Amino acid sequence: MSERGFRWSIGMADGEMHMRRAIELAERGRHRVMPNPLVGCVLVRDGEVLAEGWHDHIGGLHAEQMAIADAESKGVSTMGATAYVTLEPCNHFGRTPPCTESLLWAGVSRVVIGSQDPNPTVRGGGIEALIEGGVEVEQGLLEDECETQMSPFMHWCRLRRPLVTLKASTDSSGRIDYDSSRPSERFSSDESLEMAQKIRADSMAILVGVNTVIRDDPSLTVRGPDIGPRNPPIRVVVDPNNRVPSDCRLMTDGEAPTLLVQSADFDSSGDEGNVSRVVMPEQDVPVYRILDMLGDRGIQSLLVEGGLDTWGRFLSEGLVDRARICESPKELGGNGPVFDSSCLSMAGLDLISSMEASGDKIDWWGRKRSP
Ligand code: AOF
Ligand code: ZN
Repeated sequence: MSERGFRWSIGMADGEMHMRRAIELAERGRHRVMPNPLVGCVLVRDGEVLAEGWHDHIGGLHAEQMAIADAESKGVSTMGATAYVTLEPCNHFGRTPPCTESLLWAGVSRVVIGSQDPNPTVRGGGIEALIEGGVEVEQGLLEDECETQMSPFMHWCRLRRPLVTLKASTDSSGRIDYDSSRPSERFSSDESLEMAQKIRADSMAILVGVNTVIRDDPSLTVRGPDIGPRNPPIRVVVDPNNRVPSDCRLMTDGEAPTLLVQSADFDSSGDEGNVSRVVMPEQDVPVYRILDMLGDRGIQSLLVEGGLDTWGRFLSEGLVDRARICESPKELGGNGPVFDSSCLSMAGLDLISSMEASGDKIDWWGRKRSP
């Protein structure tokens, strides 16, 4: 290999390393920045890392600005530095001033971007502004990894619908706890229940069918991980015929907003302040209509928690993007229905990974890339 080629490959490896670090830093904002994406930034000069930043919470500094502030606080000059940033820097005044201006002001001479920002107020404008300012720009380093990390944001910007995650728990024979003649049981391990709470914390809305509410009276709140200063996920109930019990937790606890999806105008005079209703024209509400309605409300990520009928509707309309199936080694017995994972393949999903959580087997299914 020529000396030149050798240097080039070293340079690539370094670049990747810095972008990987930026992705790692971005994780620090998880559960806290919604509806903004997770973004990380590393400032480097002559191979030396000068400063680091990430978007930490909604309303907080953007990643680039935090990195520049980090350098300032250490008294380190950023002149001639390269910024590795997982998302195209913004070029608009939002909750913060434009990152493009901060980077120019800081004298950064090169910006390496993971993914372009599909937000219509940015989309390419950040890159253009940097180039106009004399900055060298490269784009697409570890793009897949960066996009995967901010997939709900990417999905919503492109389709104006939430990214849909289906969550189901089964016993060792694939049986789900859905025997209406007896109360539901906790059969997953504490570890997998804890992980399930993290998935809730990562969602802007959680959806169930009305039968699940009638049977389990769930609270659908996030217990455990700190979800930061952002709002709790809204609780969506598909309830075409207004069968939701007026004294259930979702209607009375005030812990988070509850949205009932119904098919006619029912009397809502007894509703608590946290309850709202949306009326759909169809009796059999198509899933795409629910997703469009949630997308219009800015919901980027939806967790579908059940039950069987609701999962079936989402899968048969091909509108599930990811699924998390937790299989317990316990045997529920009885003759409840079985969740057959072949329905996931039929809905266009592939098994992405499997892991173990205190005896439970957790399978993640997904699309290789969101549409
Ligand atoms: C960046 N760096 O760290 C993030 C960006 O309301 P604001 O001001 O917080 O802006 C939110 C938008 O800015 C968000 O929708 C996305 O397009 C972009 N996010 N941009 O340069 C960051 N988090
Ligand atoms: Zn910004």
